[in-house]
Amino acid sequence: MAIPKAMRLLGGATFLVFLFVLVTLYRSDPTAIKLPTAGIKEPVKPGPRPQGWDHDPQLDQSGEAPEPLRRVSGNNYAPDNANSDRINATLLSLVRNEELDDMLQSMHDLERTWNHKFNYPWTFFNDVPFTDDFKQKTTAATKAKTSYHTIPKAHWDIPSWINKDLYAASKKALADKGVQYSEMDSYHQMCRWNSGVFYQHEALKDVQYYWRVEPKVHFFCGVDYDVFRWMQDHNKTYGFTLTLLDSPDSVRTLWPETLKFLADHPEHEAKNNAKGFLTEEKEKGHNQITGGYSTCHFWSNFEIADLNLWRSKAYTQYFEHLDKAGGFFYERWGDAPVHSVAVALFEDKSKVHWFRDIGYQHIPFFNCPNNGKCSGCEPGRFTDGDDWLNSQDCRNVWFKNAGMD
Ligand SMILES: Nc1nc2c(ncn2[C@@H]2O[C@H](COP(=O)(O)OP(=O)(O)OP(=O)(O)O)[C@@H](O)[C@H]2O)c(=O)[nH]1
Ligand SMILES: [Mg+2]
Repeated sequence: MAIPKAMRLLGGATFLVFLFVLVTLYRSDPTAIKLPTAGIKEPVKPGPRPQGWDHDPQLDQSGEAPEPLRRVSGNNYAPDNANSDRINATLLSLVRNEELDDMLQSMHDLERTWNHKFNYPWTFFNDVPFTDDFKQKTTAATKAKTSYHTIPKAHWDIPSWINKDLYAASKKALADKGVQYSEMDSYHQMCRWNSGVFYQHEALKDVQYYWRVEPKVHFFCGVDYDVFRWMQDHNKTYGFTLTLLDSPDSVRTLWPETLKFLADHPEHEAKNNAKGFLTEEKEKGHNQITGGYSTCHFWSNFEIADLNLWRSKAYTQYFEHLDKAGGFFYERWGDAPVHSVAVALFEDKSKVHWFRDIGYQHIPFFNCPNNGKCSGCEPGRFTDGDDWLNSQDCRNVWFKNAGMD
């Protein structure tokens, strides 16, 4: 049967288009296709470094934390060893069911670099029950024990003393000023829970140390010692990797409220505190907006800490004061500035430790040491985001006020 001329023309045209697409694909530069990576392929951008630094200290060769270091020997850290050398500590995650894949990513990294050796348990929290799928897949991602807990409503709900109208108006005002997440109730609730409620959960009542792990973070470096034991042996109560500035509008009255609290409770201020870390102006104008707080804080999505710090009289009273003042809702006080202000004021600064050897990324910032045990991150890279983000780094203020230990 003869094919009509129009059909033959159409067939020819289709073939030519197909040929064109094939040739274009073949000739295109494969690097032009941007694959999702941890953002670690490009060279370090110098960026505006913190004042007083000629280079990032993570460019310098460094090693493990100082001895004593507790290591794996025989089965002393085996997952089912009832008399193991593990201390009373847990990996801790607040996470949503929808973040399962991102949580697995964080778990794989931390298990690969550290926990497959030490087998500390994972404790998961959620404001709604975890799904079976979440439980099964996260349990399969570790040899260590896992447990899953729903947060009681009384711990998560917006407290009764919060004025709903004022809260609604404040959310709108903060959003107009561009304060990120300020309109999300769940974000305010999460910040309050992480600040002063999580350790009141029944599941943590006998636990002393925790390592906070968020979904979608990366760990880059092999760590061969028991980090929790190190905290205990070295009399440390708070460990961090990164410090940053915050949006001053999110914490306008945090410092004034803190000063009120200190006026009533001068006994809580540690003799050897790190107040300068909180008050030394880092970005022009911040301290004016906040009444004196630089907004510099430990970036608390990574936190290794002693729960007794939060259970102390000083912090219990401080959190209660802040909670009643309402700034978790009328502003957007984050758990990072709240924990940081408390640690820098109430704790002896020698008890705070910079974990320079734990390679870490929470988008868009890195802690990446130059120690030969790391892969996948570039020593000295602070961010893979826009250049201006380098100016949010305030590690130098901590080092200046408290040193690098
Ligand atoms: N279950 C539960 N977890 C939450 C909720 N909101 C936040 N989280 C968890 O709390 C942690 C912090 O929340 P994020 O949304 O990552 O906050 P963030 O780190 O300031 O913001 P990003 O920079 O976007 O990551 C993460 O571990 C989240 O999974 C919530 O409503 N329910
Ligand atoms: Mg996060």
